[in-house]
Amino acid sequence: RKYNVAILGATGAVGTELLALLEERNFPLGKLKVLASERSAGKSVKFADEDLIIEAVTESSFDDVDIVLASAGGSISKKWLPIATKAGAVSIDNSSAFRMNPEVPLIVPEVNPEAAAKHKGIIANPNCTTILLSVAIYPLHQVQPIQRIVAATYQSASGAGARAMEEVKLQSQAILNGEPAIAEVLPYPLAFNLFPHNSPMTDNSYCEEEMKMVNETRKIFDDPEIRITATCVRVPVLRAHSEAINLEFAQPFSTDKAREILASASGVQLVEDFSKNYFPMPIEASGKDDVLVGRIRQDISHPNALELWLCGDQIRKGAALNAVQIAELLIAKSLL
Ligand code: A2P
Ligand code: 11C
Repeated sequence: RKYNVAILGATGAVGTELLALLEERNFPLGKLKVLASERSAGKSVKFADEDLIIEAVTESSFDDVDIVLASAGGSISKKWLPIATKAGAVSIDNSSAFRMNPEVPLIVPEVNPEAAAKHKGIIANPNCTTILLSVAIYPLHQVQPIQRIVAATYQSASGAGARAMEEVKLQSQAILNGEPAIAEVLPYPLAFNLFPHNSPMTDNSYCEEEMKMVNETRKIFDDPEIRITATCVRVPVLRAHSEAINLEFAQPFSTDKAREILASASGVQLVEDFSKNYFPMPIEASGKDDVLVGRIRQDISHPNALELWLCGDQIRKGAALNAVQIAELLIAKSLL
C-alpha cells in the first residue's frame, strides 16, 4: 500500500530535509502535497525529478492525506493539526506545541517505539537536543538506570531555521570584509561568537530549550524521577549540534562496558581515537543519520559517573529523520 503525505512547512530547513529523506528512503509514497504559507504558494520545490507546486495551507488541505509531517512552528501546528486529525490524517509534529500533552506520544524510535500505539492522531517529534541525547544514552540507561544527567550543548544555527543558517553565513562574510555583522533572525551576531540559547527565559532562570531537555527526556524515558540539568548554547556551526554529557549511575559503570554497548547501539556510531585526539565533530556529523558518540571517560570527580561527547545532525536525526522514522514505524505497526 502507498500513503499520501503532506509536508507542512515544506520550504523550511526541516521541510527540505523531509523531502530529501522521503526520496532517499524509498518511502511508500502515494501523493505528496507540499504546504507552506501564502508567501510561498505557487512557487515550487524539487522532489525526485519533479517540481512540486507549493500550496498555501487551507481547511481542505488534509482531505485524502494519510500522514502529515509538520515543521512550520508551534502556532501553525496548533492551528492546523487538529483539522488534519478531523480529516483522518495522522500528524507527526516537529514543534513543541503538543509534546508535553499527556494524550500525545513523544517518540524517539530507538527508545520508546511502543508509545506510538497510544496515538490519537498526533505524535510529537522531540526537540533536537533531546533526540540526540536520548539515542546516545538510552542504551546505557537500559543496562543501569541513569540517576542524574548534566548536559552542556553547542547548538547550530539550523535549530533556529533556514534563515538563521543564511544569517550566520552572511555575518561571516561581512566580518571578513571588515563590515558589521547584522543580526535579524537571531538576537545577536553568531559568526565568530556564541551565546546562551535564544529561547525564551522561564521562571526558574532556565531557558525553554533547557527545560525541554529536562521535561522531554523524562517523558521519553517514562521516568519522571530522572534528574537532569542543562546549559544550552548557540554556536556558529551550520547544522549539527554537539553535547557534553555527564551521567551519574547508582554504581560505577565501566568505560569498556559503555563503549561495548554504544558500539552496537542502534542509531549510534562510536567515534574515538584517544591517541589522535579524534572525536565526534559537527562537521563530520552533518549529513549523517547516526549520532556520533565518543570521549567516553570516567568522571574523575565521581566514582559512579561517566563523561561523554556527542554530535548529531540537527536537521536529520534531530528533526526530519526522526519524524520519517516515526512514520515508518506507524506503517510497520499498522497504526495509521
Ligand atoms: P514559508 O517559506 O512560506 O514562510 P524554518 O523553520 O526553516 O524557518 O521554516 C519554517 C516553515 O514554516 C517554512 O516552510 C514556512 O513557509 C512555514 N510557515 C511559516 N508560516 C507559515 C504559515 N502561516 N502557514 C504555513 N506555513 C508556514
Ligand atoms: C534549537 N532545538 O536548536 C532548537 C530548535 O522545540 O523543536 C527546535 C526547537 C523545538 O534552537
